[in-house]
Amino acid sequence: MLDNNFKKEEFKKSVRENVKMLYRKTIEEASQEQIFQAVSLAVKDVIIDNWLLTQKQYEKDDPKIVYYLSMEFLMGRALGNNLINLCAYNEVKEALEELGFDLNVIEDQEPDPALGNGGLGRLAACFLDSLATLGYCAYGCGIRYHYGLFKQKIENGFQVEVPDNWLKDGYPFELRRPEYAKEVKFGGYVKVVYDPATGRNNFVQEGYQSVLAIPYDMPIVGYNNKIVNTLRIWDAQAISEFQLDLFDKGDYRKAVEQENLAKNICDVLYPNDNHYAGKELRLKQQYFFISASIQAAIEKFKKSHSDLHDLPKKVTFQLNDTHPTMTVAELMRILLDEEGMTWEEAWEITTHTCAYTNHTIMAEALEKWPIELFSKLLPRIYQIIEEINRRFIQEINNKYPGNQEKVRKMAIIYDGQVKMAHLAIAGGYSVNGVARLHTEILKKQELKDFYEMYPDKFNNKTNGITQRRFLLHGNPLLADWVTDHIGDGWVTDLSQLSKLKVYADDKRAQQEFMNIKYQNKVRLAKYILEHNGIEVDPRSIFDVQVKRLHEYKRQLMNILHVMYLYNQIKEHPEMDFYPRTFIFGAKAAAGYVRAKLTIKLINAVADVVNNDKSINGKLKVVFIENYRVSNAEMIFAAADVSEQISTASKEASGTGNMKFMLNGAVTIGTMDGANVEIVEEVGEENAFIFGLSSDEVINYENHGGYDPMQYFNNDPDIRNVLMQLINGTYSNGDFELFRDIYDSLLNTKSSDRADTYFILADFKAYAEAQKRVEEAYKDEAGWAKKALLNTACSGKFTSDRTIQQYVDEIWHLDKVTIDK
Ligand code: CRA
Repeated sequence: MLDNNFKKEEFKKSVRENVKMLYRKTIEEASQEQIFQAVSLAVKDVIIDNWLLTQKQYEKDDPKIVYYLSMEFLMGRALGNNLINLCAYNEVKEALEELGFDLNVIEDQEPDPALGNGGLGRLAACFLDSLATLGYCAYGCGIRYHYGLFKQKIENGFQVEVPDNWLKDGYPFELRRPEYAKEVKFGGYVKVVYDPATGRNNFVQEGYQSVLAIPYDMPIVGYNNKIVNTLRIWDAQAISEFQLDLFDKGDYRKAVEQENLAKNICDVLYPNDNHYAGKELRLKQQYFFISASIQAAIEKFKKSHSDLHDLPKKVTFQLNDTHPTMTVAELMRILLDEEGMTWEEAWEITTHTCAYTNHTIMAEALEKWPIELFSKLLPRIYQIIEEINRRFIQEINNKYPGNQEKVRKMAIIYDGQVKMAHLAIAGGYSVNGVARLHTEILKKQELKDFYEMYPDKFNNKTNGITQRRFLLHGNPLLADWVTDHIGDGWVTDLSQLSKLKVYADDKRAQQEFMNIKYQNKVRLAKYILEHNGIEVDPRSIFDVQVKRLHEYKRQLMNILHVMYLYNQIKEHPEMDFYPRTFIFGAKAAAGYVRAKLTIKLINAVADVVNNDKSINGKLKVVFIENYRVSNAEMIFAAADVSEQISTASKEASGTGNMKFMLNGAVTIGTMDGANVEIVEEVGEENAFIFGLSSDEVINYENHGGYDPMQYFNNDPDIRNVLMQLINGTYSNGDFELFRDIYDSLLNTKSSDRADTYFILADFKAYAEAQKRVEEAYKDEAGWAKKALLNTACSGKFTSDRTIQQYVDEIWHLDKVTIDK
């Protein structure tokens, strides 16, 4: 019996009480949503006891703290996950059954807190889970967006964005903490005041507008260890509500302005993945949550420590990409202006407290703020960055005397722009990439000059995922099977999955493994029938690509290949063809026109293929609407084939690839991101690798690209498929609908380079790899072995391993256990 605070009868009583108190209803009268709220409150009650215990322990032990600063936390639903980590899932399931409810249905009432776009935000969520489970003192710091990532509806094949009002019924797992509110200042000007007492100039921001940052805390429950950490997300509130005296002084205009400023800061998450939009409101969001978080962290530090020079021994600020890079300047501001330190002292502390993770080499994702915008909104912060830049350029000049080229490439402020990545590298003690290949590309290409200057700052931390959510919760059948075979140690030590390798050739194990996969496919088929009205055969190969829609991820190559297969089947009806279901799920950023058109193309192909009786259901195409964390868990569990087909060098790591692998899907992919390490773990014979290497791609790019026309001219299969984009085959005779996609592949005029992502160059290699997939799948035992080995070899990709590496090599945190 696992150690938890759940007593079934007490729990049932508490649910009844909660329904009564919240809704003045009996259990029988309550709706499922109301039961969800009541159950969540009962669970929260247990969590809060542990939350208090954890806080006490931290006060006693005074461990080093990591603040994981991130614009995004893609948490997904909390109820099921909390029950899993409290080891109370089965008890609560039974308790609810006795009350006449199905826990799965109750879980489905919870809105997915979608405060993130994709991989970067979900990584942050997995990291928080691992930090709590491993017993490290960590705070997530972010923004309480009132609207998370939009919900996706598909209408007539097109994506339509619907606002995600996740707070509308109240979110039971958050706790408002107004007593810890912080003031954040925008605009105005900086006044220099000479202080004769110290002989120093003091810098005072005046004429500014203020916003009050109110923290909301969410519990992060560690697995079976009583530790509960905190995700603190900040909401904005007008300060005038607190300081009514402003009105008395007649400063009505300022009060109204502050009111307006506060109103929209936390309205909505920007829906771009891997893309920088340069909006003023986004800059406001960044400074808002950073200023509040850093102020709170310093205040907390000072409560139990007397000397701020010790900050680096007790605190690390980890910057999740450049979005929180304001941290460097804000910390400097506090140390200089509020603590009265010298520049040298403040810089010494800052550069030993901040650390930066780079998540992409995509040029369009690099944050570069125009200095007019920046200096107007954040005058003091801008001033500090100017001084950081002045000294940094001096350092470059000392190291490379007379080398203007170096200054041009590395300066923090250049060409009228503030370059956030340069600030993050200069202002921190660690720079890490998120997969081995990605880190190598940073060192050799993107950040070459910085690597040359600070080789010791650079390190790799290959991403990981939490098995608690993506196997234990998402795939209970497989989780039980694994536990039956090797015990349950894998839940907190995923490397133990390697013990499954001895079953790779065991007929019975293979059959059980594939039978579980089949049942998960049946579960997904049911979901697809309910949501898409499409009937799919769970015996067909489930070939899945779910991730954000982006050209570099090449969903287009996948659907072009489906078009190619369809042509083959039509031309050779007698051909031996193993039935296949191609499943897509992807949100496109609201303003990303070509990505949205690709969604339309996928749905258009689905319409034609799924309704063609002549192919006897050999091919099905499904676009799953509103792909998100909750349906992802079910989709990974049901996949046979994992599509990881990005243009080599472009996907920094990928994390979906790891979730598929853990669930026994076999990868078809390029040697990109973490795929490289996946193949290293599972063996090339248990994956289907194809296409250009990252070196080849980079080499083409450095020499002006390549010529896709040659493929069009020389390969009739490719030509056929491309012509179908503009001859109405998938658009009821409309030649223009998909012309932009056609042009993007062939016409240099429509984009700076035709086929920027090498789709035609890799197409045939991809088709050939897909052929190998089909052949391999026909061999039942052979496939079962591959699938089983993927699970067995996925141990490396737990976020527990990633976090332990961050702890050992960057953060140096102390492990905490709750005294019994
Ligand atoms: N879009 C990368 O593209 C990576 C995640 C998490 C991304 C993924 O390959 O797995 O980060 N980059 O490290 C990003 O957001 C701003 O850059 C992503 O999610």
